[in-house]
Amino acid sequence: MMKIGITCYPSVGGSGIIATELGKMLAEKGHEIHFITSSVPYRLDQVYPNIFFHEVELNHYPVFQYPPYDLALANKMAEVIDTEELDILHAHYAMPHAVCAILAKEMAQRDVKIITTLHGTDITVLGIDSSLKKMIKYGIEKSDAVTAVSHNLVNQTKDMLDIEKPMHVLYNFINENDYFPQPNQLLRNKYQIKEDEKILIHVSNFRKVKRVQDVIYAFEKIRRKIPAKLFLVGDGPEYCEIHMLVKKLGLIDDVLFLGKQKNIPELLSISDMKLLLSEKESFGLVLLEAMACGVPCIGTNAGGIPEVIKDNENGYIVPVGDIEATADKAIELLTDEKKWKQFSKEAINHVKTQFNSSEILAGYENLYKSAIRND
Ligand code: GMT
Repeated sequence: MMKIGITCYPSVGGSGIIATELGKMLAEKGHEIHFITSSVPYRLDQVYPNIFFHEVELNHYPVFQYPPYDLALANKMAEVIDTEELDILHAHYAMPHAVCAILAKEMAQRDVKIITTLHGTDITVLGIDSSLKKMIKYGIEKSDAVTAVSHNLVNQTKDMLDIEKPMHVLYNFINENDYFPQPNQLLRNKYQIKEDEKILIHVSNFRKVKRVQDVIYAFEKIRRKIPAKLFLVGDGPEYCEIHMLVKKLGLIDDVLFLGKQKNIPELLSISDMKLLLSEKESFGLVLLEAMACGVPCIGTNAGGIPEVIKDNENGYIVPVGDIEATADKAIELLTDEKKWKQFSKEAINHVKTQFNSSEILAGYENLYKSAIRND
């Protein structure tokens, strides 16, 4: 059994969810898990005797214009490495977490192994900023092992940062105990969804890269042909813009802004289709969550999305910005019950076989073990 430290962004977001679910599954297998984060991870909703939480506390000294979070994190990591005798420190994100982990290793007395998982934003968004490139490359190259959540992300990382270090693809996964079809007529009634109406859903942090406006334009076309409602789940910087667009297009009664929600599997289970039309997306965990609940998805040909959706088998891939194609595919599937059922079944099956959490967990465990053995 290993002693494993995990650092991630603990708030809502795919990387935090993956890091927390991974910690929970590792704990269930008997490993000792130490989360080192700024607050208790959002999905850590239960007590586990072998999961510990170490809070990174910030001191607001008047001499510092900004409190040095990254240094406080590195210091906390070094403390936990020594006091808890960690074997592994798993950093989710190269910037800043892997860099902090490397500094912590320098400070600590123990030879901890650093595993870094790349989730995308650090490479595809931050990596573009040349002032950060050197540091991100350093974080990756100095890690004992590196994983990425899609093949596309590995290729982009190699191209953008000129990295030769091998990177292992370990896909994202969902917690099968939470994500499965849960039909709920009562919930449909609560949202006053009419019998003949279809529900489309989009879940994101409403950042520009998510192109939520494309979702609205596509929905407007879909709704002209079939009775439908759109659930917008989440919140973020583009919220006002999106709200204005919905008003301008006269869709205010048909687009429901649900804000941040905890009961995602329930909302997905009453939905008929999920739209994720991002221009950058290393994986798209929200797609996997939808598919596990039997919801066919339409996603763009961006980043790792085509590694998640099987075009024309369990959903559709459309070019980024192609609203016409999105609407056409959605209308086609939503008006063909037989095909929809087939896609829904395929989606559930695809998640079970290609993104099986036990197999992915074993991949991480093997990587930890070989890093400890130094091979
Ligand atoms: O998509 C976001 O803005 C959040 C970000 C995160 O830190 O959780 O998501 C990234 O990591 C997820 C988990 O691996 C992936 O599913 C998302 O595709 C990835 N986002 C981007 O690449 C933009």
